[in-house]
Amino acid sequence: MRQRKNLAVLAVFALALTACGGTTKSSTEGQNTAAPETTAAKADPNAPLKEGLKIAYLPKQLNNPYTDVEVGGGKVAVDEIKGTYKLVGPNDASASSQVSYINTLIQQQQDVIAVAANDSNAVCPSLNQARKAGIKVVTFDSDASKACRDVFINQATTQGIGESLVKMASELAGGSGEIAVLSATPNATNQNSWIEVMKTELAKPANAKLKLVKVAYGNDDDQKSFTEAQGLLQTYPNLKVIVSPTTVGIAAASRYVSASSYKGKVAITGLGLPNQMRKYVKDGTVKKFALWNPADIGYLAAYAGAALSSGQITGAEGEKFKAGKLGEYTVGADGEIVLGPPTEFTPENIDKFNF
Ligand code: RAM
Repeated sequence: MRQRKNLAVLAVFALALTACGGTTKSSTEGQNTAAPETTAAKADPNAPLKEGLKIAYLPKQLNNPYTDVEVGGGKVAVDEIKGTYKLVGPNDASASSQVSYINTLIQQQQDVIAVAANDSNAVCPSLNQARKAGIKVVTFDSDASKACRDVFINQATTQGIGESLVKMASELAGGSGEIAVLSATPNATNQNSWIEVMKTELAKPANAKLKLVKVAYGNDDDQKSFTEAQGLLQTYPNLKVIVSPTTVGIAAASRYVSASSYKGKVAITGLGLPNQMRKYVKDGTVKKFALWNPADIGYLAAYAGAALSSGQITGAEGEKFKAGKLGEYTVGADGEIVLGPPTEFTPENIDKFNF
């Protein structure tokens, strides 16, 4: 169901499966922003992986160390499959910042756009135009609406991430007291879905003594996140834990707390890059946090895009494809492909990780 091929492509379906990359695109047919016509295309798991695919990455923002690791993994995979790698993107993660980039990628006739959406809907009209033009759309890290992408590479299950954030907060708070969330932008699909799970978890009797006092937004901007962390600590003197489900937020909050009188009194946890967090773990500011390897997300996105472009998968549940060194993956419900479980980092294991 997720697969949407335009009719012209379907007419030459048999040919297209064996054709070289880039031959399956038609012009963008006006400004129609609706989802492309759907026709149940059939996946051919044995179709050869096309070479020469043009695979473009459009992350949430460029000036974020997390992005660098993510797209670094993407480049490795694109090289492995002998494609052409491209990276474009805004410097801020605001809602509408990605649209003009998508339009340019359509004009350039990319084969695959791999995008981490800053807003689930703002990117939709352009992404559907891309799909009408035969470009496969893979979201990764932060999903767009299901109606405008073929598959979504989720870093771990949304449920699992939300649960592990609450579990770490509860352990650090000793099971009771005030906690606050320092998130990314208010529109971020990924952070918002994790926070939803957190709220459901916090509503359970086991967490009745934990109180979420505030969700603040640092917009994945280092300075704004730093100021928001400071504000939380001043406004809520009984705060026990700041949970920051963003690598930018957790690093900024840790930097603030490590040099303040709150160090050792208020815990910081959430999702962070081991290389950015190492010094705060070593100086005792941070006792535990979690993440996956962002490089693997970028890597998996390239293989998923290539599998779509080559006709090995259409994005329907149950389809399987091979993702190089990561092995075989299966498309889940709603076109979701889950990378794997997150890793929890502590003083004991942090030195084993280098990203
Ligand atoms: C930030 C971004 C990204 C998120 C990570 C955990 O770098 O918000 O989207 O997945 O944190």
